[in-house]
Amino acid sequence: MTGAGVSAESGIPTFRDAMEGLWARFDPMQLATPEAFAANPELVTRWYDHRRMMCAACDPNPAHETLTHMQRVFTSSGCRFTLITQNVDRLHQRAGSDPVIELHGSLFMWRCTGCGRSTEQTGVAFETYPPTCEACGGCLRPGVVWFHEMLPEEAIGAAQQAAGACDVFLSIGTSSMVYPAAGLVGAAHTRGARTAEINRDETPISGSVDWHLRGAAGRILPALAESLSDSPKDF
Ligand code: BV8
Ligand code: ZN
Repeated sequence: MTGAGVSAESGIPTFRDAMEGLWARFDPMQLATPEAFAANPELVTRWYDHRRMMCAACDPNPAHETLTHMQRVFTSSGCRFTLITQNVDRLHQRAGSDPVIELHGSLFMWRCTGCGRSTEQTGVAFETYPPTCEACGGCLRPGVVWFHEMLPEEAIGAAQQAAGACDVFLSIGTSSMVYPAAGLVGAAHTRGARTAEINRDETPISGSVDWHLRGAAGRILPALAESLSDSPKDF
């Protein structure tokens, strides 16, 4: 399971890093809520569209590329490999990972609050904020999961099923503070899986995983994959 730390080396600020420039004075925790959107749809949609354009201008880094490689090696060897992400930047998909379980949605999917129509936004920035639905004129919102919103049932169900059935669980580049995503490592542990964390810093799970690999995901993951002999069963 990955968090914002795997995209840090692509140049995307992590969720809890202060956003630089005009967004520095806002707290992401305050903007990523339905209440903020209801109170100021222009500000919130401008922030999300700014993030969408920033992510579109960044590229996957060796952390994303290594996870794509591992998914291919494990899958072709008949092993199950499930990539779960909390990230909304689509960099795993752009590195070639498929499927990807997106627990918190994506910056590139927008949904009409009037008719519910979902559209993929991969082009230029919106011209007006809040953007409006071509079909009904309703106000569009980003297709991400805000705090106090339920996660997509299919995504969290598949993630919990995979965590509860795995032999090895890697928690990569996440502060392990946002639930229910942060609870997945516990489901793996309960199942008897070996658990490892790759993080630049300590997190609330660092003391309870089997291995805490301290450092940048873009450096540790390629080294880890190197150590993966041809048969991932040794992993
Ligand atoms: C919900 C989308 C039911 C929007 C995000 C217990 C059970 C269930 C719910 C809760 C619970 N306790 C509390 C809750 C409520 C809440 C929650 O968890 N609150 C927290 C703050 C305590 N959860 C929810 O609201 C969830 N909904 O449970 O619904 C419900 C309904 C009503 C009431 C209660 C429950 C919805 C959560 C989803 C919120 N949406 N994102 C957007 O992106 O704008 S979450 C947001 O945080 C991002 O998605 C982000 O991915 C996620 C987690 O953050 P991280 O990815 O970990 O990023 P962060 O910056 O924190 O950390 C980066 C890490 O990387 C750091 O450790 C850093 O050291 C490291 N790092 C940096 N560089 C590198 C690196 N590591 C390696 N290499 C590097 N180079
Ligand atoms: Zn509409």
